[in-house]
Amino acid sequence: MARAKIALIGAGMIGGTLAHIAAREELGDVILFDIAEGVPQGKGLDIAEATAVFGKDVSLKGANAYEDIAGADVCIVTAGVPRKPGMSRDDLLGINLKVMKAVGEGIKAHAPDAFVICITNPLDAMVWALREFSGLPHAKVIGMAGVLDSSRFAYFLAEKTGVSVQDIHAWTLGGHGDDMVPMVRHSTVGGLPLTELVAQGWMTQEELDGIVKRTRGGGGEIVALLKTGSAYYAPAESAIAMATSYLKDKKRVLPCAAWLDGQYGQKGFYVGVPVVIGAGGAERVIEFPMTDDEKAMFAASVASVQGLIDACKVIDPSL
Ligand code: TXD
Repeated sequence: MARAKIALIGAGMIGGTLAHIAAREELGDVILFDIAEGVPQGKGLDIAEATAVFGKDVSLKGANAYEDIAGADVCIVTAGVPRKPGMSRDDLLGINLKVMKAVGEGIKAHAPDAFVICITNPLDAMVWALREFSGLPHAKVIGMAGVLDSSRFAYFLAEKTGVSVQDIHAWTLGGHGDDMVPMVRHSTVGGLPLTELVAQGWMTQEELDGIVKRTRGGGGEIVALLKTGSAYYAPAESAIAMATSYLKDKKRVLPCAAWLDGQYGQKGFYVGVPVVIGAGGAERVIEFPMTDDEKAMFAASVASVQGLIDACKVIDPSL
């Protein structure tokens, strides 16, 4: 059976990291696409040469023409500009929406059967626009944000409790914004819901609230430290987990920006929810029962996403 073909649309900090991880995991042959000439070719060649060190048989090539992504099984989209200190994710909308139009048209023309994972910010609006521009089935276009936000949540919980990250299940739902919804009741440490951890004195409510706050601000914390860009290792690992679940039909349940057509009482756009990812793409949205407080937080996050989508429609009336 031929190796899978993975097209990375955007060969910047996340794109290069995606290529490196995909090669080490022997996920498939990698095409790094970018408008910057030389960068995708240089990164592709550098990692290709590394395969002789880590002993995996995959090809990596750089490209500046969409023809080179032809037949890709997976496209991971990071094309656009990242945040700088003082910028919100939403500030990127005007620039990155135009990029999504070019990327969507390129995928429509050359890789219409791909599973498309969007990473570009502001994520929930960009994944929606990318699906509109590409015309692919909704189940084959998904956004990466919840796996990253939930991994930050899980890491902070592991740091606090001393429990292995392997035995922590943390969930964030809603948009990839500062009003994302870390789901305290559904997240567990060693099987114990976080509310029970507080009841048993493992941590105080204030400490848990602090972890929730740090999770919401996780992206901004790294932007402030790096100063010249945003996080890229954890975002790349997160997208690879999603791509792997698709390519290997693993049916993992992962928090992703998925198309809603009635779930959670919402329809017609993308927002972070638990999704079963298998060979059919986003195969099923799982609905967590929510308390009134959780519903209110989710609704506020959804409203932020709707605002971004409305802004997209003003900028590009074709949407
Ligand atoms: O959880 C999440 N979804 C977020 C997403 C986590 C972290 C970063 N988030 C966003 O990903 C970030 O705000 C950016 O919008 C993207 C990509 O972040 P990255 O750090 O990889 O940005 P870089 O290093 O600037 O890379 C972007 C590349 C760069 O090489 C540009 O030349 C290229 O995108 N680019 C394009 N490629 C193709 N086509 C077009 N039009 C284009 N424009 C720029």
